[in-house]
Amino acid sequence: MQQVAEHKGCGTSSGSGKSSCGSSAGESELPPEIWEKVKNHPCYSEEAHHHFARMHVAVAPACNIQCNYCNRKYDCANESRPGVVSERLTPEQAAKKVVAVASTIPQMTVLGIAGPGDPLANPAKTFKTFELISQMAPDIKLCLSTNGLALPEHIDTIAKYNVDHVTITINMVDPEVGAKIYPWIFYKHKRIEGIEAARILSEHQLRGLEMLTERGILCKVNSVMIPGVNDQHLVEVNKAVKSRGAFLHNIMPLISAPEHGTVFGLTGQRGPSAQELKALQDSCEGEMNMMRHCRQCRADAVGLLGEDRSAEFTTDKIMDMEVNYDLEARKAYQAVVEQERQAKVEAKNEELAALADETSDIKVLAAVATKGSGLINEHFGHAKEFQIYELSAAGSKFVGHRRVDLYCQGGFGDDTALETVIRAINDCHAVFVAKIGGCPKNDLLKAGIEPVDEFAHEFIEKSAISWFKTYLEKVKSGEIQHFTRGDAEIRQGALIADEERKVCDGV
Ligand code: CLF
Ligand code: SF4
Repeated sequence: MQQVAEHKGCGTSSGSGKSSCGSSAGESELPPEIWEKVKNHPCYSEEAHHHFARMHVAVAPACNIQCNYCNRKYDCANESRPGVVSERLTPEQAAKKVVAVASTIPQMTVLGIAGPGDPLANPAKTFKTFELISQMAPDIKLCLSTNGLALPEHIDTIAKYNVDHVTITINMVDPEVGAKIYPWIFYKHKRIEGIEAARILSEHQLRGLEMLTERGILCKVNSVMIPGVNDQHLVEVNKAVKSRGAFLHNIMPLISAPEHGTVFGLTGQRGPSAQELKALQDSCEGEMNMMRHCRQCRADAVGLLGEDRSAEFTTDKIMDMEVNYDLEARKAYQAVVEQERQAKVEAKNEELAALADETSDIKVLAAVATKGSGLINEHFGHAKEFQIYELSAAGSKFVGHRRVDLYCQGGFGDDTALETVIRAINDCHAVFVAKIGGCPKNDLLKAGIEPVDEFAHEFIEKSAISWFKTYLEKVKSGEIQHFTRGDAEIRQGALIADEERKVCDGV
């Protein structure tokens, strides 16, 4: 197992009251200045994450606190998967990488610094990187993710470099809860432990959030859900960050396994189930919407949120690349994406109109195999994750995603993988795919999950609403009986780039 650098992370706030960007708010539901900031940001807009990509550069190795879910020898557990090797970059290497990726992936619109330590514990490297990128690729949005300890002292610099999006990881507002998550912080040249450490950290996080929102910088708050430690308490955290202007709240499941070597991993602290996570997200959803599409990505992730193309852009490869940064070509590509997005919204609204008189209170979950663009365009056997939509008389709503093992092993299906897929989507009534073979189809049906391939390569939400309409009609006619399904498992960790990494990380 190779060892890596330290941390990573992300968060934000705005102060504009209701903010649906983490769910599905569109242009008509947000103030124009907010829409401009979120429309191409895959983390701040659920809708954008089907079309636009982000990348991280790992320029910030040091951290100023210790979290019980993090092992400094590996990538950060907040935003990246523990146990996966990262390359540390200099600001100059990072800038070259950003330009190389942006030239290859025109839908890459956001550059985030999220570790592998804390960006603000490495301010010189972090801000030098932002400075270089804003000169070389001025159309790319800059994003920062921090634990918040050093945030108040860097607000002016964040504003100076036009960092529009800041994420703060806030897991508690009660220092007694915090002492169970953070054994120590390093502050004013001293190591401080216990409740006092958590008190200082919380005070800095909340003050930093207020200072950012006062400046109009969009803020997201990330929280790690740790059952039995802060799960109930996160409702209080939600209220505290909402009242301070946070734009979006992202409650993520704890990543914890003994092989990661973290305190929580070694003490057997479990993460939440899929339904525990959804129930907490639902209970917090109100004036401030919840982010449900986070992939807890690595500190060097590249690509759409549901993929990782970082292996294409290692330092060796990018240093050899001939890079031609064509701003006009990027704009043209993004204009086409915008047209596709509009077509998708129109199709959804059309289908939604057919549910206008529907009064049923039935809600079901459906899993979708997709490669992006808001389409059902992935084969069942090739899916590395399924997106989860909740269907009701109100329409379709994205509520999460589930990582799975690949079923198709090049010519044959892996039965063990199929079992993990079924456990991962066990709370769903249907799974929408572009194509599926006879064997998995039968096993899904036996498990009570309907495989649906009649909407191959069509828009996800329009198709899901159409299927749901038929489902309700069948229930009303007595052809089928509606029932509630069970819970599902969350598979730990973020997507990884290739098989080689699977071996390296040893998990
Ligand atoms: Fe990166 Fe974070 Fe910016 Fe996004 S990630 S710094 S806001 S550009 Fe996004 Fe990754 Fe989730 Fe973070 S999916 S872990 S929320
Ligand atoms: Fe690890 Fe926590 Fe530091 Fe992130 S903030 S690098 S999770 S110790």
